[in-house]
Amino acid sequence: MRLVVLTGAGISAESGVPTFRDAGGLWEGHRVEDVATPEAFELDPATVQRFYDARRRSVASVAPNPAHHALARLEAELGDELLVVTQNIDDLHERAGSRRVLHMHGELGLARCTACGDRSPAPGDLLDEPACTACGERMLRPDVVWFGEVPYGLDEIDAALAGCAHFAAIGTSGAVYPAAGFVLTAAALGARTTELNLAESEITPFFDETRLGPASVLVPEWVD
Ligand code: BV8
Repeated sequence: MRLVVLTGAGISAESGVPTFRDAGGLWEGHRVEDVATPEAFELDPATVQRFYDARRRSVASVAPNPAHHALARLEAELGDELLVVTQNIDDLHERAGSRRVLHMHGELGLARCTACGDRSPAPGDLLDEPACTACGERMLRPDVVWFGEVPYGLDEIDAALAGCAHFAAIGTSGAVYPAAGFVLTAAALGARTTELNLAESEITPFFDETRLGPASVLVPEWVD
């Protein structure tokens, strides 16, 4: 693996997808603790379902930006030598043409059945309690990783970091673990590390190089 790229909400910001922390820690007017934890879902499932249904609808109406397209071009060039790990739950990488994307925090477009565990495309607003296509139960939740839940793909990510020559992080505040620690793992194993961000982040000190600017400008420059 030559290159592992970690992306965060900042790569989708110029597509019009609000980031989590740039809006003062509010997502669509909600505190993260009120909507992105299993406890929140237990306590008030309707609010959580409405929050994700609204984000699913709004992401359908935005488009990938030049940063997403540049990473898709890079994949066409590097193939299996590139792994994109995203914290984002939107599908903008895929809509820009990337095929190898690991959604460590899950995907807005997927629903997970809390009865049988099936993960399938969300059949519309989950607030309407649609039936699971696998078992028929009406117990679907967003297939996203909430705070306190174990991210997807950690073994694959660790293996990729162990062998990569270069690790880059794009548009992430470095506030959420274990993603924020990937740069330290990569650096300890000898990788070169690069950060592309609009502003310095909590993990800027850990990178060999930090380039500041909007992703839609920085990423094409960096890729091409
Ligand atoms: C877990 C999905 C146990 C839902 C999200 C230490 C070690 C391990 C865990 C912890 C730890 N300390 C605390 C924890 C627990 C916790 C955590 O990290 N808490 C934080 C608040 C301290 N972590 C967890 O609970 C994780 N699970 O630890 O399980 C475990 C771990 C390992 C092995 C076994 C067991 C699960 C966390 C997942 C939470 N779910 N999202 C949803 O999306 O609704 S996290 C959420 O924050 C989003 O995914 C978001 O993407 C992510 C991180 O934020 P960023 O992507 O960085 O976005 P942010 O808004 O913060 O920043 C925007 C950035 O973009 C900024 O830097 C800005 O400058 C930049 N930017 C803006 N515009 C642009 C730009 N850059 C370029 N161009 C622009 N135009």
